[in-house]
Amino acid sequence: MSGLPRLSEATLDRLPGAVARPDYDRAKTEIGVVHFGPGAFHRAHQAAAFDAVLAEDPRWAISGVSLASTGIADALRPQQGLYTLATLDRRADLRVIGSLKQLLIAADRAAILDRIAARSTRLLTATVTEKGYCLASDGTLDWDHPAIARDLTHDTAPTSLVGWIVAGLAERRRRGGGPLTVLSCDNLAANGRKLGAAVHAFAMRKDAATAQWITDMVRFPSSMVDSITPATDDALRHRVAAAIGQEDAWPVQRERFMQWVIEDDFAGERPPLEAAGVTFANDVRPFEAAKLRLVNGAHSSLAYLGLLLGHATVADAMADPRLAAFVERLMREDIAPSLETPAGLSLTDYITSILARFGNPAIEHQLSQIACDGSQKLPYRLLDAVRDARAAGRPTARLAVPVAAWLRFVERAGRGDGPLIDPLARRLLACAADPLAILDLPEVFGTLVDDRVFRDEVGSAFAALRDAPTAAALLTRR
Ligand code: CS2
Repeated sequence: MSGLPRLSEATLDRLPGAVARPDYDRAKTEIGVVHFGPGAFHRAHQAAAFDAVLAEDPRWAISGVSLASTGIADALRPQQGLYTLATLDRRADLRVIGSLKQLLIAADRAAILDRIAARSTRLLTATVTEKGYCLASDGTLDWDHPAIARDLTHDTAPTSLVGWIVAGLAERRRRGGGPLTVLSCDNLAANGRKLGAAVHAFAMRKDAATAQWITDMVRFPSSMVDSITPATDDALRHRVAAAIGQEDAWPVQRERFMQWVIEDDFAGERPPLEAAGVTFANDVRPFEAAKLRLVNGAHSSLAYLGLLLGHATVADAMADPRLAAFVERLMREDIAPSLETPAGLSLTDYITSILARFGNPAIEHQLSQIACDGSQKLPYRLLDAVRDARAAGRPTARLAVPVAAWLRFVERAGRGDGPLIDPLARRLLACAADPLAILDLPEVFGTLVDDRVFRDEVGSAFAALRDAPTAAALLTRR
């Protein structure tokens, strides 16, 4: 890629005609959104939506704040925040996104607080993954979490998302910055409600006057986000460089499908996101549950079972008829009955479309990427459906299979066969010699720790998953 000019404001007019670029004057845009976690998912999803909004209203550009690392700021600052989004199916469409106007890192403490406090900021959004919320298994703030315990007792730069939000809101209150909407865009059920409760509880312990101000001035709508976004790899970097004739240090890729349903509960002005196909709903819970349990539940099932059977990507796993049939039955027969039908949606058609998305050969989505952070993901993706099924007296034996596959995954990691990327890795690996002991962890299994029936089902699936023939027999069982 050497020798190519770096993508930047100055090179935008040299992009080939087929590459879309901001159709608004970037110089005239103003920051209206502060976003925590400008990783690939945010840049492929929400930032692309705001790029469409900016064509209508220039006041919704984004300031992206990276809390954990400086990599994205280092890559995108020389590009003035510009980057390429590749949308992949039979065709690849490339579009340079201009909505990310500023990149901040944790060390820019004063600038971050300034941004949150500014009256021109009307929305604070976050994609920090499940673990970034520091919640206990009942969904409330985990006071024992080291980042939370630290942020409670230190008044210097916070480390947790909740700590940053409370510090920023305290500053906003001091400066009279006015109402603000805080919008979680992560894969957690009731994400807004949980974040709101966590922020409020933290503020109560830190500064009761700010807690009251938050109650009066800040709303925390829940939202459902969906678009399959494989991590950026060198293949994408090369492909983009070849197509745009410029070097982009951090392009992103996603499938064409994109959905964002936001609870219509804003403090003050609401961004005109309808321009980007976003839906505002009075109640997003049915959308969230359907997405988390069907898209993400099936994804995690494909990840742990697929890796066990030697597959590398979601499309590979879906090309294995045993897995494709198993996951389809799981979705239609075991998960769908736990769901309320979201307004305007047929669950049958929704499942059919999800299966087609998983089979998209243009998307190389590594199962190992999805397999990360299982302890944080499985509760929302599979275990909530298990709990509902048990309460309603429906069978759960098939739902136990991907859970057992996760235990096999931990066991294999314990033998040195692949890494275990998970905030609970130490505790999980301590069980690797007897992975069924993982079922005793309330932080993952909650009330299911005491459910003998489900534990036995996981135990027998775990035994069947010990080798390929018995695993195949288990997957094809009706
Ligand atoms: C995936 C999600 O990595 C994962 O765990 O299941 O990132 C998934 O691709 C998105 O939620 C789809 O919207």
